[in-house]
Amino acid sequence: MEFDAIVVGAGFSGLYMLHKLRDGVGLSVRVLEAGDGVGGTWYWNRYPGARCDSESHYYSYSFSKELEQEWEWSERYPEQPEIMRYLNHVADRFDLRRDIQFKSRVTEASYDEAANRWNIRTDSGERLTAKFFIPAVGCLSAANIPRIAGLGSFQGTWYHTGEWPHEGVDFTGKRVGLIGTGSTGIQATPVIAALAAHLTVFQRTPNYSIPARNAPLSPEFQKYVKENYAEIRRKTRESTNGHPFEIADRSALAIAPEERQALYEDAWQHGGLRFRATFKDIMVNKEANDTAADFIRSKICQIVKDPAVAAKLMPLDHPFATKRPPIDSDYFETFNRENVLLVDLRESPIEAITPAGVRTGNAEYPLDIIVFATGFDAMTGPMLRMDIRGKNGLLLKNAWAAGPRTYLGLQVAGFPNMFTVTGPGSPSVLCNMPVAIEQHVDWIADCIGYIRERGLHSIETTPEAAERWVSHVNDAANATLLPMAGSSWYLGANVPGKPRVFMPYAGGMATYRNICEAVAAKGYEGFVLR
Ligand code: N01
Repeated sequence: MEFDAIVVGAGFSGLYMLHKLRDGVGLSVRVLEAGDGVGGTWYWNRYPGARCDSESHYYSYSFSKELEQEWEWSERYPEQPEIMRYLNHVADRFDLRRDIQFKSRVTEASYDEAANRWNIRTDSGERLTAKFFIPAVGCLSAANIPRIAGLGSFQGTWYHTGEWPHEGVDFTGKRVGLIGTGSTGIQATPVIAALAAHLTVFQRTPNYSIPARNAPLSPEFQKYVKENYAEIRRKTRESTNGHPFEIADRSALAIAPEERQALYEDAWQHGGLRFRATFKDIMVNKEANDTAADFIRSKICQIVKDPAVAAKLMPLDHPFATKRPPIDSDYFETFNRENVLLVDLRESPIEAITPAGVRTGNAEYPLDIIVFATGFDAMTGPMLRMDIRGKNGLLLKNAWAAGPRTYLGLQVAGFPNMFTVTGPGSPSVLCNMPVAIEQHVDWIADCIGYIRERGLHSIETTPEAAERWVSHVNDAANATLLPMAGSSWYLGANVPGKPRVFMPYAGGMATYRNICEAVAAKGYEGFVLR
């Protein structure tokens, strides 16, 4: 089957890409989606407590004023089922389903230079071709299941949070072990603890977390949002991280300690990711960051009653927010429950999974269920799990052997007419995702429209432009404290053998947007159009 464009994935980015290319540019488009429904990341991540950490009114599409006005969000942070309802509504409202092929996982994609076509193959052996190939596969969709000896011998059941069974998991009366204390583990812990007979949390790295302060949205707030959407969207577009609040223009080091404490307290009570925006230097000055880290550690001490448990929960090895900062609902409070045990893997690492549970260096923990909240082979994993070949059979895996190399996180040299949505080298995961996605999709659709209007054949970034961009991405990261978290997935450090390269662009979404616009205005500078 032949199409103008093939898009991989029916999440936030794939759905909007389809709408733009089909209904905007007028292309024939096919979306190939591995799941049997829309939703992407949210389709797979159905674990207990799954909820977004950006607020609902701006974790949403801005491209349709009608959609904005007709959709009603119920809570400050949308829960996974509500996001799924929203994305299903979008798929129906814009009549997207007829061009989405579900249960179709792309296994291969190769560029035929003579024909200027991408040949795509799915897991059912089906073959499709298209001029444009757009993997919109998400940044966090390839589950990272650690290779722990003995997993196959476990007599209970185990799950990865990113591949959660659709029918759910019954924790009633069960002894559950949860491995991992990133955003996912921190969200799942209180919910599982309330459902299970007993929960053992296996923690390798203690994490900072800020209370989310989730709550139902009042009718007044819902009305305010609808009346002020234009302004809210303007702010999100012009901000560093795609949020409609500003980073305060004051230094954490230039005010009296009592005043600083009061501002942190205020931000803690308000809750959410804007805690990080309390001072302008939290992400760039270690001393300023220390003030935030100390504040959060003092809160952990206050909340957790057992001082020995509180000590284990203290994040000490990385500055605050240099790993993606989680937000939570009663995470630290959960360690005051009688049915919850914290196991510090730094004291005694996991040695094996046994038929009965998890064995560390100094104890064995009998379990009925193991939950792996161990994250993802982020950003490059979803791309590299497909066999993608560009010109002359160049394998993407080889092109990225030393880490991902892209121009603007949009294109890879040697892979003409292939566009990545929120790929490595773009702000992506450092931004509220729908904001980053809409900018990418709009840019790609405009670019393809430009190519069509001029009857052009192909677009491909030059290796020089990609090299310059990679070096700029490194500089942008090094201007912040972000690289100081040595074990972060931003660096690929959570997957054994993965090259350590800081993958997202840390220069800020607003700056990035301006760069992309300037590139297009100069006739796609850094790209060769044929
Ligand atoms: O994954 P993570 P995640 N033995 O990689 C531990 C987004 N998200 O799924 O830090 C023992 O952050 C690992 O330990 P360490 C968000 O962008 C958003 O939680 O490597 N432990 C770590 O504690 C987020 O950042 C939302 O030492 C092992 C944990 O597993 C991203 O998804 C909600 C281990 C993995 O943490 C990923 O979050 C959820 C091993 N072998 C997620 N291997 C919201 O919107 C790994 N770990 C709210």
